Amino acid sequence: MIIIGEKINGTLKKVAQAIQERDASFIARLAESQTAAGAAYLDVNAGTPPEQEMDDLAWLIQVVQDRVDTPICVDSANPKALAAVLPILKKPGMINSVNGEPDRLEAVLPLARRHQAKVIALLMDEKGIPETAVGRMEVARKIATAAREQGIEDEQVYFDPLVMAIATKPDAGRIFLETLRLLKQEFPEARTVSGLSNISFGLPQRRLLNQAFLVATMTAGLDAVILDPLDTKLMALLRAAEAVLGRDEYCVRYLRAYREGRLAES
Ligand code: THG
Repeated sequence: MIIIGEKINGTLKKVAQAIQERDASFIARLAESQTAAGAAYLDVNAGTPPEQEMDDLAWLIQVVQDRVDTPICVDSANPKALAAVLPILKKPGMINSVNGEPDRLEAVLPLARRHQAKVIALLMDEKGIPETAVGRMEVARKIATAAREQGIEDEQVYFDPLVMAIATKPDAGRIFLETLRLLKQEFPEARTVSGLSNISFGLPQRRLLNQAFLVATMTAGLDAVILDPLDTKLMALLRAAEAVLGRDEYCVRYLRAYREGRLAES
């Protein structure tokens, strides 16, 4: 499983404060700890208004790159901010995200191509998030066609089927898994990605639901996940699920996590 660490996100109070105060060591520690816990990418989201976002994103990225070599997943819906910060990435990173809206595709895909960045594609467009798996596949086709026209290979594209809250849409998990199955069938070279926390919105014991959803998505072949790598219980579950699903050859990652004390109950 490709782990994208979600903790450097300005919608979190402590991170917002660190951004405001330009507290580099707080951000650098988050970069270091998430990397040590197994993050292959670090999601960086300034969470600030558009006029402030460019500066804040650039500062966050500099701070992260000064501390770790882990590639960055730039989390912004704003093509101008993306264009401003992609040139400062030391390693090819990930763009989070584009969607099926024509002007977004037009602005973001050339950036992905120019900077050899992977690109997360949300399966929604100007009409919103399609209710059905078939509707989401229509958006996927539109995005895949536009990406191929720009010379972007399918394997650079990470489709995010988008999961809704089961509290208000009881079918949300099932629709997500069905979309995943159809994506694998039609775009076998493309990758798939998801966050975990939307599914549990509005319900008690959210972490329990996120855990159940993680295992379900892994069973269906999800390639990458945006999560909190510092959540030791979640990460232990992920390593165990990889091992039992045959996604961890000779249980190498499971055994390494054990040796490093990362599977222990705390
Ligand atoms: N798909 C894509 N990108 C995404 C998401 C996704 N980026 C943002 C988000 N979802 C993933 N990132 C986070 C970052 C932090 C938290 C959740 C998701 C988080 N949330 C706390 C919680 O859920 O309890 C509440 C916030 C708080 O503690 O203040 O920590 O799905 N492509």
